[in-house]
Amino acid sequence: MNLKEKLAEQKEQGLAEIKEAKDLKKINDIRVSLLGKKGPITEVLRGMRDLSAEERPKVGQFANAIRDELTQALADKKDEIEVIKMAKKLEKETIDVTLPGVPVTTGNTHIITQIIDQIEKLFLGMGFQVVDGPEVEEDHYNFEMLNLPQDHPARDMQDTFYITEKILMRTQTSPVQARTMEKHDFSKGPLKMISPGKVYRRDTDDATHSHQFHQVEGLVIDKHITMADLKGTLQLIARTIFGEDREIRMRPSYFPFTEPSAEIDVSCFKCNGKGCSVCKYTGWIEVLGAGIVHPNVLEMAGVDSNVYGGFAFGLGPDRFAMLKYGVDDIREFYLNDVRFLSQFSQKG
Ligand code: 2U9
Repeated sequence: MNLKEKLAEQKEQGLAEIKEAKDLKKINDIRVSLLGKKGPITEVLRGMRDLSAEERPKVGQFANAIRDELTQALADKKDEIEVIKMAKKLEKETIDVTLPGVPVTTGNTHIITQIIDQIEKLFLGMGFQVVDGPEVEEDHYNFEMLNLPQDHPARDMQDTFYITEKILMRTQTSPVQARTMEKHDFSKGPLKMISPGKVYRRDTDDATHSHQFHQVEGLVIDKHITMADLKGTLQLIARTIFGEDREIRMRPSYFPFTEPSAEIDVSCFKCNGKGCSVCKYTGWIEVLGAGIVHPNVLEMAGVDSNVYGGFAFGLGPDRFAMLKYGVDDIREFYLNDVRFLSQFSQKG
């Protein structure tokens, strides 16, 4: 077989292999084996040394033409495979725009935060300030300034986590009010504030007790404040959280920081006051404590109790949430179980 015949045979074999190729790897393998340094075409071209000067250019031309033809065939096949590959990919990736989207999970605000947010919104709308304060507090602000001196029996009502003899975890958010009242410049106008936040008590946790829970306390100090101002404010809270139709009633009570003091019941939102298991068949549910600020508390903060008076109230957002949503164990709020917490999603 002369060189030309050898080349022609390589070409036919190469073209047949290219035709059968199914993927890009195979194409590359064929290219390397046919046209590479160790391939038959290169080998044939190397053998041209032994040809006569007359034959050499003819065989050379022939060999080049075959190399070009094979190169072109490889390129064509490569394009063909790529087109098929793309067509298959497109077929698989067809987008059905009518399919429902994938929902984005966004989580929701904690239910206690939702209750606090609602109360804050109500009071901000009435020109109150929302004030934060330290959770690790001085005995002075947590107790003394609130008319609870050392060894006062009412301190027993609030079992306390002490850090040192004079530093403690606040048992109420009242120290924030005491601090704010002490700093307030009454020549610039009345003090109207609420203080929401975490409080701590040395309780054994059970269904109705948690060593850490929440409070929102409110305080208004001005001239000519009466129980009527207090009652109107409390009624707004009750209606904001428990519904427009709610009524409230006040019963005499005792707190060291207020005199007179009252416990406030809201008409049962479940049975509308007729009597049911939620209100223990009384028609009323206890939700708030409040009163007229004790003169001692005003004086200790440097406020003249002959000129100024005020009202204060306290509520527990945890208790509000338990009542409103029928949660029978306060610990649910603090276990961070998303199955529980996501039930209070506002997304509806
Ligand atoms: C200052 C003066 C008076 C805050 C008040 C209550 C009544 C009250 C409890 C309700 C349920 C706390 O969440 S609870 O456990 N609170 O009943 N709190 S009056 O009185 C103040 C506060 C600050 C300077």
